[in-house]
Amino acid sequence: MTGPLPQDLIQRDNAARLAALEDEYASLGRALDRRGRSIDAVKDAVKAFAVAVPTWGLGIGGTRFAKFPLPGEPITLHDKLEDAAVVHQLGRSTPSVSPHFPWDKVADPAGLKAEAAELGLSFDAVNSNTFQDQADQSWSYKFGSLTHTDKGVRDQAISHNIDCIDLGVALGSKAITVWIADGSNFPGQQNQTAAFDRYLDSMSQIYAALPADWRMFMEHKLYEPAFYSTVISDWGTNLIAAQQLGPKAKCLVDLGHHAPNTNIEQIVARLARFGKLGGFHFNDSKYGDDDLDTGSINPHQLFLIFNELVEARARAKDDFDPAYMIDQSHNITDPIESLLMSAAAITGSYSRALLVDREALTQHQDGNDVVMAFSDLRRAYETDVAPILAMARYELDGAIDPVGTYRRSQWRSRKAQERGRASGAAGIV
Ligand code: LRH
Ligand code: MN
Repeated sequence: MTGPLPQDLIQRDNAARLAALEDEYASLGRALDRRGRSIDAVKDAVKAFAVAVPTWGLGIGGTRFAKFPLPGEPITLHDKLEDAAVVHQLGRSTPSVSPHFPWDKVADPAGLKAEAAELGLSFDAVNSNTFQDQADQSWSYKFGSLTHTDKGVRDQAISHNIDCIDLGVALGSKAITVWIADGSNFPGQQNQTAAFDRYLDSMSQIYAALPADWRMFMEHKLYEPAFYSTVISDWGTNLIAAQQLGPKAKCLVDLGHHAPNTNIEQIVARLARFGKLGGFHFNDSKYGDDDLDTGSINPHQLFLIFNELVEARARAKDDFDPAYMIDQSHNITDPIESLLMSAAAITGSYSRALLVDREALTQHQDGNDVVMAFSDLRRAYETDVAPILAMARYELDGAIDPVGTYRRSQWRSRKAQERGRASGAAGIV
């Protein structure tokens, strides 16, 4: 295993923790055996699981109020790839990076692909950006992009998305994620139906430019930056659009893009049932699109989402392969530590979902034995799967204690000597 950190540091740290891990793993294994669950089967599933990290999540994020730079945070895309490689070297579940254009635009995408491969990384879905005006842009996106009333603006946005696809092809990506901020702040400002029809027309032109083996993920969002109506505001609108556009068009579920207390696991079940679940942007939130660390506020919801994913995979006739990506804004923590914890929260939820006794659950559901059906889920949720996650990392030459080993590497303080200082300008990146 190569990576930016000295591998012997990880090995030394692991050596001091291995005996305890083996004891905890064996004891959990015996307990799961008694429940008819195979700990090794879950460990192998975790070892095969991968979630992508966002380039924009490797730097410090901010809000409209302020951003507080972290000495040693990545400045260039190359710094970000290096830090992403540290996350994967320690956690062993984030082998790919999701880029955002034009934030990550480079003159030599083939060179970037090779550089990433050197670091043990590949590129996941590319993200287009028609929610900000670039200096060299002819038309402003102030009143929208793919749904703008002016064809010139729509064409500009369509060609930007097609440029992103071309860049993605050069990077080895297999999908584009399209999130647009289009919407309105005043009742009457926008014709709701005409705006959606313009969206379908613009997206059909982007769809036509997709390579045969690509997918297009459309990301719905309830509000922000539009505060009265958003053109692609919810899963229903998104599903209709995906069904209208064709088999390559799928819906992407960003956990923070729903009203508080929305039953997101039910949305996941619906989209999966009709073959339109394209993937996820994992994060957590209490109020709005807070982009907090995955599983930090509502870990039970994350478990229930993976419970539906395991169910959907068992039910799926053809390939069920949602794209898993993290989309967070790290405003006050070291992004590497947050990404390591978030990856563990995600693989942890997946592990617990795999521990559900589905036979018993189906029997209790069919028999309307409410308490036992609820207990079948709760028992899995309350299982401490930390030994499974640590053993999976250990067997993949990762760290048994990733955040601890990261801190002992002094990576951030060393990078603070090498890297310049990031700007403190407010905003998400
Ligand atoms: C919009 C969003 C989208 C990205 C952006 C960085 O809120 O979730 O996925 O383009 O964040
Ligand atoms: Mn998102």
